[in-house]
Amino acid sequence: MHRKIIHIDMDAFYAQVEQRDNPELRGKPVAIGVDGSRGVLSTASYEARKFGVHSAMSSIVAKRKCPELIFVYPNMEKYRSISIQIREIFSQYTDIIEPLSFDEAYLDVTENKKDNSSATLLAKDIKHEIFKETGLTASAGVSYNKFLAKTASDINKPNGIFVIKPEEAEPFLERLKIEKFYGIGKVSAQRFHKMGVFFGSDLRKLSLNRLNKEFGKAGAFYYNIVRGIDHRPVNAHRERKSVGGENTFSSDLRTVEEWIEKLEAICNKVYERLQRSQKLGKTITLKVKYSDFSQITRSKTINEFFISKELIWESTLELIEQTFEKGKGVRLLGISISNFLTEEQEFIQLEIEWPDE
Ligand code: TTP
Ligand code: MG
Repeated sequence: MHRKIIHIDMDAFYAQVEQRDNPELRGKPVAIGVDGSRGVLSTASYEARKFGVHSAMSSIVAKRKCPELIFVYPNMEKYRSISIQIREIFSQYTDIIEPLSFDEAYLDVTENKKDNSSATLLAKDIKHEIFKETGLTASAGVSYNKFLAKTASDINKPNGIFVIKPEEAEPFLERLKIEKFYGIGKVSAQRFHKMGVFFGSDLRKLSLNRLNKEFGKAGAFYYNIVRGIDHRPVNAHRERKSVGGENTFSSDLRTVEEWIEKLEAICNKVYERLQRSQKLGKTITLKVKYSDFSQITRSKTINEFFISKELIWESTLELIEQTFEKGKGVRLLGISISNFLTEEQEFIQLEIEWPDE
């Protein structure tokens, strides 16, 4: 039996919220972000998108493309509370909900609280309910797995719905432009274009072997998605937020040499745990508890991932340098890695490989 998965994604989320709350912004090109030389847009209203303005574009480029663009400063608290509102609506349908961000989630409605066997009707219902409760539109994708539901929700945006039935998946994917596949970003799309691959039907002709040679681990991902294969369950459970290790000492540490000795052992342990969990984290945190039981933490975020002992140790040394104070007794030291790639991000970024040891 096929599963029934719905992907819901709010339209131009932050921008739509601001247009809802300020009638003067309605029907106009609106950007969420700071109008400055270093500003980057969070998102843009659909009116602005007609000019080629989009998320992650620099404010300068956006203004060049659309001189009458109106900038609005983001109000994260407001978006967060709307996010809670829509999650409450989802939970009236199923408990198997996997939020991907403030404005989107997967829902497994194979079995659901409305006892309705039509996922399409349920998706329409959810859209109505969201609009009734929040005055905001969302788009929905309906299919039998997460990849197809997510790809589908983009097809009729904004305020759209698109359904891919099991027997429709393969013909749909064959006709789909390569850059429309969820998980194929700009860079990979360009590589595909250079190989003469423009549509799903072109991708479909490439063997797993060829894809592996060309794209490494991502090859299998491409091989599967063009066949509509994605067995991942909708994961309603919170993931672990950090992996770490700490040590409490029987006598207080006083010298930097002692810190280094203890932290080296802790870092080795953290690395082992991290490798076992296969988590990709960008942030490292040093925790220090002093003999008077006061505690501080110092963090550092890097642009890559902590996938080697050397990276962890390098950053730990920096944190030690920033933190160590002569003469202060220390009873506990700890290191943790956090800011992980989500399962979802890992699904579409399989290029990252752990070094063998
Ligand atoms: P998205 O769902 O990617 O975009 P969107 O809702 O604005 O537009 P769409 O209709 O295409 O779904 O992201 C949701 C919100 O997350 C978005 O409103 C702003 C924020 N965001 C950023 O802050 N930076 C980004 O680069 C992206 C993509 C989104
Ligand atoms: Mg959205």
